[in-house]
Amino acid sequence: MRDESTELTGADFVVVANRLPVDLEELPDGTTRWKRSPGGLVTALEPMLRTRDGAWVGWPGLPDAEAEPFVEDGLQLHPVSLSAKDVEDYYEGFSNGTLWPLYHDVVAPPAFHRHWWQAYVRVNQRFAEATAKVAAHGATVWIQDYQLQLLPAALRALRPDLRIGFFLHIPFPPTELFMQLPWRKQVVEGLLGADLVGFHTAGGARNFRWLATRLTEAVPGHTRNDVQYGDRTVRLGAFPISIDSGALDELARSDEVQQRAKEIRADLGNPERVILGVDRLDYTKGIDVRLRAFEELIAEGSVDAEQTVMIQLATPSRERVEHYQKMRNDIEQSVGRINGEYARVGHPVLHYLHQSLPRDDLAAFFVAADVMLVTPLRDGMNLVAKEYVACRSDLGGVLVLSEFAGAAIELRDAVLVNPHDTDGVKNALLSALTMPAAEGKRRMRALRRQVLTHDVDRWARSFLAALGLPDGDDDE
Ligand code: GDG
Repeated sequence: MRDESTELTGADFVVVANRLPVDLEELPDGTTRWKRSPGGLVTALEPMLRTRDGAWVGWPGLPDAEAEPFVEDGLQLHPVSLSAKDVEDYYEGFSNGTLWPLYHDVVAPPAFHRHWWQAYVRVNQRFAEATAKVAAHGATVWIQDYQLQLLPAALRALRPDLRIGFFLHIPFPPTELFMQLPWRKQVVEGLLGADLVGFHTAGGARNFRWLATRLTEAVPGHTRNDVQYGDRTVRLGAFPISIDSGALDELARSDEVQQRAKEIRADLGNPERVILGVDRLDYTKGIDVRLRAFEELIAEGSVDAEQTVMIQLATPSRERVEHYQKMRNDIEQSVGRINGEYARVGHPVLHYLHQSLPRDDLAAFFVAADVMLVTPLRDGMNLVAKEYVACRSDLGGVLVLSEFAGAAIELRDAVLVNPHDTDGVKNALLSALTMPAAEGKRRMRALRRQVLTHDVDRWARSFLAALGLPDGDDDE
């Protein structure tokens, strides 16, 4: 995938994320090769990066790998190397053992370790040095997510000429919870290095503004959407992320996906109702919540185990982090118990796949499902909810969505639930399973209007416009 003919030069538009849009893979013979890792962010930003001779700075996903920068199809890729110890302390430790649970309403207890924090500082500094080398004079740099919150200030110290944007993909927590962080001031100061700090929701921006004016020298700005920090104005805003809705709609309409959806239902024994959950296996996603609701409804006889099947697809995730190992055990125990109690030979009532599926297959599952259960205890946005909607051009299917997902702000026509309220989740599931077709269609039509008109391209453009990046010629 290398394109040796193109020069590595100072880039006018640079994206920095923990991961590169390509993964370095180790083969059994010890050699390595690059593999594409498609994701929503890459899809959204790639056209803009390519038309602007952009660059992407990130970790290639393999510890201790020293890789040279290269150009691929007009996009410069700049690997930042992390040692095995960095991965353990900065990534699995501070990012996923401290910040992730703290920012998700402490649904698991965050661990505070000084050596994790030191690694976070060290790695953010390394990203700053790498980015400073890549960006042309006056370039625009867009930093992504919670692993790199110190980067805006670290980069500004090295390169005051840059225009810097930061977007947080997870919730910014309530101020009382954020105050637990021993390094709260440093994190807020890190983010204030940006010209624009973006969140999924207005609530996140509000929490940050309050903290910035309490913990640092920043003072309230002229509007509710900015703060004055020294001689700079730092702007804050809500930019709800989305998906490539048009492309997914098209994929889901294809004959292959429609056919595959029929096969899935046939493989399940053509039950009357199929319930689906799709998540990274993460304790914030409330997988246990929906299993409990499903189990109780069967036990009470409100749901007929002969005619209703549930599928839970759980993508493997962060398997070396302790909370994840425990949660996986708990979930797998519940799956065993539910099937042990209610399945018949050849007819499990609950299908559980701990695997990552190809995108087309995933679309077919969305098309096949009568009820989509999205019940996170806290979620920045939740793209799965939007993907389900994008796949339902038939206006079939009912979305049950947690109030605590960022997506609930836009997807008002879903059946909204409080995931902490088991009876509420049971009632919502039951009403979704028995919803009259006309009401289901009305809701799905409204959801689709929202999702198809607010796609990821619109998200990226609105952020970059707010940051002041001139609109490129990428429409031509
Ligand atoms: C973070 C925030 C925010 C899942 N299983 C498979 C698969 N997936 C894809 C889904 C979806 C993505 O992974 C998951 O996105 P989510 O938004 O649901 O959740 P996080 O991974 O936690 O993402 C979140 C997001 O960042 C963006 O800002 O919305 O709140 O936590 O696209 O479809 N894809 C394939 N096979 C699978 O088995 N191909």
